[in-house]
Amino acid sequence: MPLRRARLRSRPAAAVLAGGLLTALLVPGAVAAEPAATAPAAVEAAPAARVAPEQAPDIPVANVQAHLARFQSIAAANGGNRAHGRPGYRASLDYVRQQLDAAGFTTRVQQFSTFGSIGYNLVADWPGGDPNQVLMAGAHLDSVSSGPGINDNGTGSAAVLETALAVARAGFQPREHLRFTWWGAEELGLVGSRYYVANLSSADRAAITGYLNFDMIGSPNPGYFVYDDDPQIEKVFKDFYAGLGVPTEIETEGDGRSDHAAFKNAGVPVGGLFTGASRTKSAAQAAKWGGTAGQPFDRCYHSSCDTTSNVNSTALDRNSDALAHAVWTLAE
Ligand code: DTR
Ligand code: CA
Ligand code: ZN
Ligand code: ZN
Repeated sequence: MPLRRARLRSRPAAAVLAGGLLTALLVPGAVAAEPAATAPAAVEAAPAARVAPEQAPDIPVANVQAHLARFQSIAAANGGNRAHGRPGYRASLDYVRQQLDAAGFTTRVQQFSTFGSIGYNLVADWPGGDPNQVLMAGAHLDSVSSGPGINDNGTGSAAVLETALAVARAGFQPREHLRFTWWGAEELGLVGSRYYVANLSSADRAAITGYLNFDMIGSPNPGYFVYDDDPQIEKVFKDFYAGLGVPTEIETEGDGRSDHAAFKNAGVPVGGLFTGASRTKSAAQAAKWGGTAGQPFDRCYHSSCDTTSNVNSTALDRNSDALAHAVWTLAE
């Protein structure tokens, strides 16, 4: 379901053969030359109907939690945090990149400088898809300096990573090109994502059909908030949660407060999910979502107690599955 009106494509058809996903590009008209006279006339291969898995796979929350445990260990081995300019950030990026390289992604690290230190964005492209229609999903990978930043934003980083790995496991080959990103220095003012957008060529910027942002998606006293920036993206997430029978609310705490802001300001359709930060859960919200009224959604927001114990596994699981659903749905 492309986010914008589908352009007329003259792309070669891709075929999915039974017994798995074996993608062979059949280029109409490109038939091996046959010797004249004796051989039957060459028959142009009819483009096979392109098939992609209809449903996103379930994202195993245990896998997402394993990434969180690695982020926790990395922070413990590097001064207790994963902040911009500190060794724990680069170690976190190296971990994510290693997973993606092993799974067949094309990865690159984009450097920038801010607050006197070098910062890094990680950009991972899944080979295939229309380079002129790029669906992006991202999360900031940095923590604040006061702690390991597991909910904020290990949860978003881990869920985006595990969804990317699920794409590789499935051999998913959607119409659109898939790009997954992890941003540096979000906590210092959305620096990495702003740098990325500012340095896009106009063609590369125009190719982005949507950017999905995941920043705090496992809060311990969770709410289920959906960004309301782009109606089509919003509907994909709301329909997913309706299917679970989980009510959602529009995210109102963060307009401009996370990495989707730079994309939105550049005219890219954006969306995302959020489980809440320092605001207090109301009685009405507790009645529909469970948890504790009168307490913050995340009492460890930007604190040293934002550890692997500061994550609600149900919220993390649901949001990871919602992320995958949105990627599978919007990329087609
Ligand atoms: N800026 C995020 C936390 C945050 C606060 N409100 C929202 C709304 C939507 C996404 C994220 C947030 C941070 O501290 O990283
Ligand atoms: Ca799941
Ligand atoms: Zn955050
Ligand atoms: Zn934060």
